Amino acid sequence: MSDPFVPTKQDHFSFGLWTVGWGGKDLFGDPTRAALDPVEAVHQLARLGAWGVTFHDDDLFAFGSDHTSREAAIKRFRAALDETGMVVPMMTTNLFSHPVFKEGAFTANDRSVRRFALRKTMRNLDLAAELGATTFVMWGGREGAESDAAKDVRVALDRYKEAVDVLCEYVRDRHYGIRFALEPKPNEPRGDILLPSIGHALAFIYRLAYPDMVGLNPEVGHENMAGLNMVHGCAQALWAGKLFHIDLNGQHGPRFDQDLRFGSADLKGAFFLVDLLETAGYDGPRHFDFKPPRAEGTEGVWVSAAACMRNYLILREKARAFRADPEVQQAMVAAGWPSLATPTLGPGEAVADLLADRSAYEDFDPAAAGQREVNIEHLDQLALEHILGVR
Ligand SMILES: [Mn+2]
Repeated sequence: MSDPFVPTKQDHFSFGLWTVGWGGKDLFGDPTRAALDPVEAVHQLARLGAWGVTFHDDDLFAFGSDHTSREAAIKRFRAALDETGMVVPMMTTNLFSHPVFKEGAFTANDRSVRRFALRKTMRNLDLAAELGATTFVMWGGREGAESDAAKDVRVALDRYKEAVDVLCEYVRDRHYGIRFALEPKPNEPRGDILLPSIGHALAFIYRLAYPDMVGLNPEVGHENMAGLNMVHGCAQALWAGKLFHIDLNGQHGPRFDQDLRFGSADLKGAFFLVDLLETAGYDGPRHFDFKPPRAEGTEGVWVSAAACMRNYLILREKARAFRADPEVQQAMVAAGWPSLATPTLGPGEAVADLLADRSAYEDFDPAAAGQREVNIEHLDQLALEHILGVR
């Protein structure tokens, strides 16, 4: 029997160059692995069954590269894409590594830094359009502060909005087929980062000049770092039509950003996330933003990357089996799924009709309703048993 969990390009799995390319340098230690050539990354990821590769400008050519070396790096990279059939569905800008961005990029107190950040991003948007990317992620890793004395956050949000508006105008003027995806994160590297959660970012989008051009790129670990439920956050983003892209990985609750391989932490959360993406009509890339642990050597990097995709496919099969299980379907009915899907007011019912309905209030028995069974534990246990492989 052939292995059903081998990824194909139809699965739309993509990886950042910075994920498999991470050399293991952290806050306390030097790199443990040699630098990975982006061309090698493209070939290895294609061999494993990935469909796309994503990157920050600085992942491909060093910050401040002159025109010749930048063009040479792009040419080699393009050749690797052509040889493997890999695509670039998303690109993003590094506005966090260089010391110039130490106090922010689009929201730095220094106006010249903000102008430089816009120009760096515009240059990268030209490349994104050239390579056919349709999503441009904005992770504002340095947009924030360690102290509430650092800046007036309301004014910083004015500058953030200004930056996104200017970049949207740029994309419109050039007729690029690109949408922006904001990536929320509560902290790290800054003490507090602006737009810290899916909800904050959604609210921000509706104050923009071109809200239709801007959506979200939520990351599992970032929401979990904030103690939030990624499934609920993504469901709300989908509900708002704003789930433009997603960063899949693993995280053990609120602590430093772990970027574990997808499925290796909070297995139940991963199961319900895959179930959501597969049933809610999400048609964007399944993008992995993880870091192979620095204790691993070169081989371990590819084991870790392959496992991200394999775990997604296993969970996808388990989610399908869960939905197809007759006992699960019965349990969903018993738990009130169809009832929730029924509007609270009847067809054509007005507020006056609700007020006139004695059964809704005067004759309603809250004590009896308080004693009803909700039947959710049974349904949840069925999900767990599908995950555990005993159903
Ligand atoms: Mn992360």
